[in-house]
Amino acid sequence: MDVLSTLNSFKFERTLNEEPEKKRITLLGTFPVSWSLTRPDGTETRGIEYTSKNLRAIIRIEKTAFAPELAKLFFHSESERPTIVTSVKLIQSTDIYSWLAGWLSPSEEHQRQGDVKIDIICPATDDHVWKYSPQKSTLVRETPELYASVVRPYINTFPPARTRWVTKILSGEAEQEAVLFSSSEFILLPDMKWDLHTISSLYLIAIARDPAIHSLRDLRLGHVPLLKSIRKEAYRVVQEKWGLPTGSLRMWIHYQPSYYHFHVHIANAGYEGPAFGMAVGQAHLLDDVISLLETTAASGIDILEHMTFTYGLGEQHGLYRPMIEAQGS
Ligand code: M7G
Repeated sequence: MDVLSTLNSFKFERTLNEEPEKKRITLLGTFPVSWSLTRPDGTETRGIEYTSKNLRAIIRIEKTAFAPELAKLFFHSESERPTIVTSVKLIQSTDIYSWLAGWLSPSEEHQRQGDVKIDIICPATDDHVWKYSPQKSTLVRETPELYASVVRPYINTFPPARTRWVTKILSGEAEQEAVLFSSSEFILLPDMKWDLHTISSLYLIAIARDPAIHSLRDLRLGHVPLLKSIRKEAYRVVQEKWGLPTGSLRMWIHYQPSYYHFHVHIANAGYEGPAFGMAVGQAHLLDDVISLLETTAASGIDILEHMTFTYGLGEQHGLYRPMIEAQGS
């Protein structure tokens, strides 16, 4: 029997494990007793027959990495060679950002989420180029003094165009059909990292309406009702829409974030993909932040204003040089 026919005789029983971050799925099922595979040299491998029943089998399927030599062939306008991506569907588009589902073969009907997710930034700034370039990361310790002398001035010079996508969402110009909850305080919608289909990698974003909250550093006791409302509404929405129970979400805040308009990351707690930016130092659990603000309230200290934050900075980050120099002085 050829290998494909053998595989087609697999009887699926259930999914043992879903690992969207590894692009891998593990299936449990059975092969008929006559199970065998033909090796490249023509010899046959056979399942050991313990019983006359079907043979229990585990199959792990993992998407392979893209071969670097294919990089030029994903899309092209001149060559006659077939492209790797054969069809695409726009998921969403806001300002300079667009994200699409792409199919590598004409099998659209099998897979609502596509074979690949394609993110486009156009026109991309220098900041985008460094953000997506591999680079060495160095830990820096941001004291309240360094925040005042280095980080705050950096945030103040941030071009408003960088957060135009946020303004467009908040003003109702973009992604309105995707909005899951909206109040006078914040808006909740799918994050562009999500394919909108895979529940185990569900990813939402809550964006505060108040542009004065630039980051975690600006949070005060008075913001606790906002933070608690984000937590509550996120749970309500995912329960109603996707049946996910309390405890199924991880909510966190990045420091430093890429965009200095306050937002909370909300993802399926089971998903720990590296792309989600959960490095110790960068990600701060929303629950912990609420607790910190409440616990220190009695002392009258605005704790986040007074803390020293330690985080990694890539050497191409706009804060890298000024922070390293300021720390050395
Ligand atoms: P961040 O912590 O500032 O930076 O998070 P990060 O990108 O390094 O995590 C910003 C979040 O906003 C990220 O999770 C992005 O995927 C998400 N995001 C960025 N843009 C440009 C958009 C957009 O246009 N629409 C939506 N829905 N999400 C976006």
